[in-house]
Amino acid sequence: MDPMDGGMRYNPGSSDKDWDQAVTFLPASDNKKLEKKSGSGKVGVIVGLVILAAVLALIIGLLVWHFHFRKDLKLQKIYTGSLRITNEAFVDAYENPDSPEFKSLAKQVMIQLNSMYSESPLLSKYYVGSRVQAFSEGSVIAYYESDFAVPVGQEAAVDQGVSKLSDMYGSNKVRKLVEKPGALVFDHVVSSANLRFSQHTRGSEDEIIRSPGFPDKPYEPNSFVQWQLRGDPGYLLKLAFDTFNLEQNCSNDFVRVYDSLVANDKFLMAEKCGYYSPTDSPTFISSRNVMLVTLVTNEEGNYPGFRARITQIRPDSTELTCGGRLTGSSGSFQSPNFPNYYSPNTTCQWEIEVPVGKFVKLKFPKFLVSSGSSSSCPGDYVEIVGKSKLCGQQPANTMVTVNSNKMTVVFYSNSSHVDRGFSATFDAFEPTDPCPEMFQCDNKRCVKPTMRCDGWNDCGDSSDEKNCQCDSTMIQCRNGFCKPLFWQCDGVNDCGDNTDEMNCGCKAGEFKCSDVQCVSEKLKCDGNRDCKDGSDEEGCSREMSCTVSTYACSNKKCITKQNPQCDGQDDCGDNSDESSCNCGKKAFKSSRVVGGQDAIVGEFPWQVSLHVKNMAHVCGASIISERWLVTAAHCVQDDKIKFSQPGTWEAYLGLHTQKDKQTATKRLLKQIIPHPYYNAYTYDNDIALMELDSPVTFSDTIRPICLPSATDVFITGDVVTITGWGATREGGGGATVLQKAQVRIINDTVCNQLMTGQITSRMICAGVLTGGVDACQGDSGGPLAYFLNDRMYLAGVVSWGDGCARRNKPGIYTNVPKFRGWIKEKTGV
Ligand code: 4AZ
Repeated sequence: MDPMDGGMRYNPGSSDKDWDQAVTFLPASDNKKLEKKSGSGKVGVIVGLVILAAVLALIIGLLVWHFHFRKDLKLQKIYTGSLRITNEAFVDAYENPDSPEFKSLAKQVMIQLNSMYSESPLLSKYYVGSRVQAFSEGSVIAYYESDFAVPVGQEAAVDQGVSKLSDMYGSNKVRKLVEKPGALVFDHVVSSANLRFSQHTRGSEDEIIRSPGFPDKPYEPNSFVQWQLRGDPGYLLKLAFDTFNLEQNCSNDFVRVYDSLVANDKFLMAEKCGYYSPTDSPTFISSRNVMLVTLVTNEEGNYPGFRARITQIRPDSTELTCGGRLTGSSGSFQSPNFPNYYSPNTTCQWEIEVPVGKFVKLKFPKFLVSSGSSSSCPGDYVEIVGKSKLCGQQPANTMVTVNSNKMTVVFYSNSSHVDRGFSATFDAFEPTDPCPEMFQCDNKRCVKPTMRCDGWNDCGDSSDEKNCQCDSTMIQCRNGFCKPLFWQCDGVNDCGDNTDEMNCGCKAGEFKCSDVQCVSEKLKCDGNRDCKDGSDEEGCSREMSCTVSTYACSNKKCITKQNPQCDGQDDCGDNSDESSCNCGKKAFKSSRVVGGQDAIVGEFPWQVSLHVKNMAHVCGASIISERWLVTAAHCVQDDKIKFSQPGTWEAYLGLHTQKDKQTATKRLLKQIIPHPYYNAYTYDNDIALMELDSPVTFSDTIRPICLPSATDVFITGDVVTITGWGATREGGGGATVLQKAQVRIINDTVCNQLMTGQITSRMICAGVLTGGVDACQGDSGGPLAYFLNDRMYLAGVVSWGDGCARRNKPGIYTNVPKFRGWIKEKTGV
């Protein structure tokens, strides 16, 4: 049977086979001979000797089995745990494992642990020892690892034994185990099981590893399993996953692959989570004959897991060969193991030579080279010697040319963090014609001539859209761009300098929507949203004559003062601008997001964490009333998970750290209302409302944020605050503690240029253009808040961006004032 076949179950190493051999080692006596020679004294001596030899062999066999093979049938199980010492106070020296204080307390804890395990006959049989790893405050919490050598088949019993002991020492059961004066008193023993397998792949035999339970059941919660993999000397190990299906969020469950036998970050090749289709499942190759694979899972959301095949390969195998001399007018090459992960510690050098008199052009259809966080490529890189160094993810078909018929390309990978590598093609070109029959962009790319002046930025640097003579189907922008005529007066600044949105007056009898669209005057205030942005229905219930740029009071007065609400002055005369002001204030006087810092408890009491039920944080949201939340429409779009269904979600209110969700206020949802014009391609109108299944009572940690009025404006440079539990770096894990950061409002025209024309009037840009501070994955749906008249208002909803915290790439937020009428209509708030 193919060992990858789903029917085969885990077989710990080759020790079963060894056991069979040990049994056959016991010799059988020769019955025929015994029958023939019976009765003779000589025969009696021989028979006696044979029996003696057989008994001796039996004893030796049993001893060999007991001392050699039997121990191979044991697994090393490591339980990590913590316990609280209630009769000790924390001192700073406990932070230093080399201090005498640390060592003395650790020794006492180990005595307690030995004593605790000796209470169970089963555990004491397999217990090997414990190590204290750290102490923390409260009174003193000790963190430790306990090792057990567990015979195969006994794992579940030992797991049960350990969890029973933890229960015995549960939260309210204070114990003192060693009855000596001054002995530690402790409670709150918490343990979780770790499992370690060791496997040695020999010769051409493959080995299979799989997450515990695979394929019959999901992997266990709260587990830590590691596989130490070894090959024969001189070989490398190839780890090929054929199934990989873990929880999406790597901060919950993940697999790590190390180019080492120990979990040292210097040799971490990759951390993986989520789902990979079988055709795209990752394959890793070590740089030596060892590898370590670890699986870490948290308490929630357990998925099928993984299965992988380990094979030995020679360092000179074809999939790893790279570099060399390439000649001719064109050719191609790629990183070792492409399109799968290259190995750490690899260097390859290609010498390209095209016919004399021609120059070399190198193109990378795919480029993914692990770079670390800096653009100077401190990690892995591809160097075009004398010209440039590339790393990270490069756009498809990135091009480099040299003014010579020779080019040297070096690929280097360091000891950690590998990626899928690159494919490259080279071509010779005439020095006078670098893009034969193509348009050459300023960045040296060549694009089809039909792409020139078509309104789209095909070069990536907009050079194909510059200095265009526009034909009759195009708008001539003042800045030289041409844009399709049907983009004129659509409320979006497509030109970048707003030329396409100028002179967009409406005909007599038409109403001009605030996004410049014209609709029949008769449609104004008819109860239907005829303008895309709903501005034909705004201010209707109050005063017909108020414009979209004046504030409508309840007494039908229109106020031209900007942002008059809740400023402590009765601007309307009926105080209506000062009503509904129980919002936007925190309870206490005091003062992830990338580049942020931990928020203070209760500092942003409107911040909500949206979890997919029984799973993890997915998006943020803001409280606007006892019943309603505002979030992003893209958070509630169906995917593999039915995000659009209220039943999918649970909302945590008053939450500060994700670890405390048990103590936060949880609400299920009654309904979700995504904006009807949300566009999943452009993220236009990215806003949704969520109604809670029951109202919340406001408290110090749960309060609403103020909603801006439709006429509120944000001024370029204004400081705004973003908050969330999203990733603290691009591609990184989510934050545990709520993060806050300050960014500034960015001018729409500048932003539209930076974001290659993708900004609509329903979006606001905010960020720090030098990079480093931004919202990121997981912050979506959360608030962009601004401070006005001593309160915080919801200016925007975290929506999208080009990566996170990149230079010249602001974060994009849904422009909440544009949706003020819609929010009122749907929620009454
Ligand atoms: C996201 O994926 C996301 N840098 C949110 C905000 C930004 C980028 C990505 C802005 O949820």
